[in-house]
Amino acid sequence: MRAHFLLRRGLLVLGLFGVSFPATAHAILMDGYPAPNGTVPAGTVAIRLRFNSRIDIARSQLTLVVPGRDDQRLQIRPGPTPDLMEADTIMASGGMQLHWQVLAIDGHITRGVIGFTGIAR
Ligand SMILES: [Cu+2]
Repeated sequence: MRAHFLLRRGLLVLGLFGVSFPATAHAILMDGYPAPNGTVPAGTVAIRLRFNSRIDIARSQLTLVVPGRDDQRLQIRPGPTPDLMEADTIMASGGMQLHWQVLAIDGHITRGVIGFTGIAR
């Protein structure tokens, strides 16, 4: 009975490691500009997204999604450190989204959406 309990507990611990270890290796968005639910002045905006790990810029994507317009795939470039993704684009006013997709050095792809608002200046 006790051995059974210990075995189950051991498997549970293994299970937790199995779930948490790969998750820490994936690229997770830490912060950036535009910030989620933030605002940017309409016009040319320097986008910068920071992740928790090195990212492979050549195999990552950033797309600007504006309601009523075609999706715009942005030209991305590495930032000063390997955990940064940068791009410049011209923002309209109104609500829009950045869709990011990133390949981390562990070979896993993560993606997410940042919703924000362009404010006319
Ligand atoms: Cu991973």
